[in-house]
Parts: sequence; C-alpha cells; structure tokens
Amino acid sequence: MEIWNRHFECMDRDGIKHVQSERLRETVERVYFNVPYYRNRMQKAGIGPENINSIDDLQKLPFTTKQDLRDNYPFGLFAVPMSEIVRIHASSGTTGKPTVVGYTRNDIATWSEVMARTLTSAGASRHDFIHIAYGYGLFTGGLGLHYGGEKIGASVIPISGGNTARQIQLMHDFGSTVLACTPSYALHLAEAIQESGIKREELKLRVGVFGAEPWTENMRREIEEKLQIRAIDIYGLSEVIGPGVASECPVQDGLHINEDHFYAEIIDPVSLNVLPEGSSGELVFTTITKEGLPLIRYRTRDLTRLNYEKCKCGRTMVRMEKCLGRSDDMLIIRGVNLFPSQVESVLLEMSEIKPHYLLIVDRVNNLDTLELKVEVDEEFFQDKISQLEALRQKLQNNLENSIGLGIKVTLVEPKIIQRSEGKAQRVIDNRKF
Ligand code: DLL
Repeated sequence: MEIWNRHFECMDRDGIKHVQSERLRETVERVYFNVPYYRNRMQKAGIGPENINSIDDLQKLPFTTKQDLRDNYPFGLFAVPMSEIVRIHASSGTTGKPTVVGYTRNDIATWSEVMARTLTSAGASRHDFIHIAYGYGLFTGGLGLHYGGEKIGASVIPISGGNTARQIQLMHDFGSTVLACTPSYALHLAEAIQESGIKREELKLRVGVFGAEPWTENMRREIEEKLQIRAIDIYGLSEVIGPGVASECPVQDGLHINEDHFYAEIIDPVSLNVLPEGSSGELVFTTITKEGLPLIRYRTRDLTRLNYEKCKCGRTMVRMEKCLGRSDDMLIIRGVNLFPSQVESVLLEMSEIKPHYLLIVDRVNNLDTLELKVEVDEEFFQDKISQLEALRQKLQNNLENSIGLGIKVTLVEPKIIQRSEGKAQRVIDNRKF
C-alpha cells in the first residue's frame, strides 16, 4: 500500500499534536495582524496571539461561518495582499453572493500535496490515467484533482463534466484507469456504458474517487458492482481548500483527515460546545498552514464523528465517518450547493410572484432533478396563458442566471402551497441516498 507522505501521514499522535500547536500559533498570529475581522473578534473576546500556545487553546477562539465570509465578500478575509493570490475559486453562499476563496502559490502547493495523498491512498500512481469528470472552473473539484494527479505523475485527462457519450468514448480510447466525478454521475455513467454497446472488459477502469455530495454505503455497492471498480470516498470544501481535506484509504473504514494542515473538532451545533472524542456532531476546521484564506474554527455544517485509532493501512491521521447529513438546509444538486434562501431571493425580486414555494428534488436515471412550484400573484393569475408562460420562462431564466442550475418551474394558483404553522417546509427530497 503506497503512502505519499509517510512522515506526516504516519506520525505518532504526540508528534502530530506538536506540529499542530506550532502551526496554530503561526496561523493565529498571521490572522491577528493581517485580517481586521479576526483582530476585532479576538479583541472583543479579550484574547490575543499570546493566549494561544497550543492546540488545546483553540477553544478560546470564536467560530467562523459562511455568513462571515459573505459579510466580508469578496476578499475581506484574505490574509495576504492580492498580489500574492494566484487563484480564486467560489462556491454557493446562502443567498445571491458566492463564497469566495483565494490561494497563494504555497496554498496551491499544499493543495497539490493533499490531493497527491488522496490519489495515492486511493491506489493511484504515475502509471494511471485519471479521467477527471468533476467540473472545471470556479468549482474546486476539477482543478483540485488535476493538480494532485499531475503531482503524482499520472496522465491527467481534464475532460470536465457533461457530454456522457464522449466521456465513455475517450475513457475507452485513452484507457482511463481512475475515474474522478460525483458518485451520482458515476452511476449515471455506469448505466450509459451499459447502453453504449462498449463492453466493460474493453475499459481499463480500476478505481473511482467520488465526493462533493453525500452518498451511502448502498450507493457505493451499486457503483462498485456496476462499474466493477473500487469506489473511494473523498471529502472537502472550498472554504478549507477544496477536495483534499479527507479521503479513504483501501481499508475503507473512515476518511483520513490531513491533520497537519486542517485541524478538526466536533461540536454540538446548538450549544456550540466541543463534544467528547467519538461523539457525533458538526465538523469544524481550523486551517493551520493556509496563507491566502486561513480560517479559524470554520463551521462546516457537516455532521460526522471522529476516530483517532491508528488505521490498518498504517496511517495515524484521524478518520472521519462518511458524511451523510448537515446541520443546515443546504442541498447538493448535481454537485452544485444550493440553499433554498437563494431561490427565495430570486422570487422576492419578482412582483408577479409570491414567495410561497416548494422545491422538489428527485433523481432520474441517477441525475438529480429540481422542480420549483411557486404561487403566482392573484392579479397576475387572471392573465392569458401566453403571459403566464412568459412569466414562467422569465423566472426560469432568472434562477438559472443567479444560481447556475437548471430548475424546472411550475406556476401554481394562489394559496395552493400548504401553509405551515411552524417552520415552513420548503423542500421535498425524494432522492434515495
Ligand atoms: O464539493 C469539494 C470537493 C470536490 C470535494 C470534489 C470532493 C470532491 P464545495 O462545493 O464547497 O466543495 O462543497 C462542500 O460538499 O461541506 C459537504 O457538505 C459536501 N461534500 C463534499 N464532499 C463530500 C463527501 C466540494 N465525500 C460541501 N461526502 C461539504 C458528503 C460531501 N458530502
């Protein structure tokens, strides 16, 4: 079993704690002196860098949230001058504005390193052909896998998403051995391969690195059977670095977190208290080497549990359980993060429409579908069908422009959507994970 960076990935717990403490001290100093937001928060809490001496002091520091990134949109939390930033990525925020992240040249090197670990632990090497069907662009999936693939010396195929027939053709012609995409797209590909007339024996696929959305053990089994590959879970989020935060090894018993770069805590999402080792709760990360956008105690909203036992693969890095739930209402549709509030803010801009709506998520042929049912204003509802159709089209376009996702819009009569006395139910998710 190859290990990319034995020094860190197999370091004993005392050693790793020492490295983390030192790196945390440096990070806190960096954010205190370079990011006014952090300095203010720390001053309000009555603490300075001198109070943070080891990783055990982390709990003295306040949390950071997606809202904090949004309040400082686009670059307010960056800790270096823009002349040091060599890359910018973004993901969905809770309303119109995306969450923006920036990398220095060293951050790109760190990202390549953790992605090299991810691919190596999945069993990939310089002898592999890596077919990257994650989206390239502002999304971190495509380029994250790309840099890791190049770092291990593999032959990288940056095909990006879409055009399934062509994906299959090139996978066949180039002899791709590693598939990188979302798990739902992997299943879609598996079925498309069956229909394409290309026989599985003609493909060289061996392993898949799947993530960017939740997927169950059942889905894993289905992918492994249909594609006849080993399906490895990889986890990450743009704010922390992108993919490369944690990934499974061949033992497939939890995802090793790259703890020498990202320090993990588990908190109770309501009381915000740190929970004892082994408890389930919300995952919180502190980046301890990042330069462009260091984050202190960033609340991921992902729910999981940590296991500090040494793994059979030889790695000592803490393992997180497969992530299946969130402590907020974020949906992941075809790999795109979506908050219902983003839809709501588009609706609120259109006077012909009432913000009474329902989002219906489903999975057809392994691809996510999203329908929006929304009430039309009483006055407008009397209008001609052609006018209603024009309104429907306008709303569909506005949503696509603002969210970047095709949503099927259905207009309904006023007062059709059930009112709730408590928290409104905005989403029906029919996907079987
Ligand atoms: O999805 C980064 C990524 C790209 C990870 C490619 C893996 C592969 P964001 O778009 O910022 O970044 O979305 C981050 O996606 O907080 C989780 O809720 C969810 N997520 C990511 N990986 C997994 C996974 C990328 N393996 C959000 N299992 C995270 C479950 C995942 N959820």
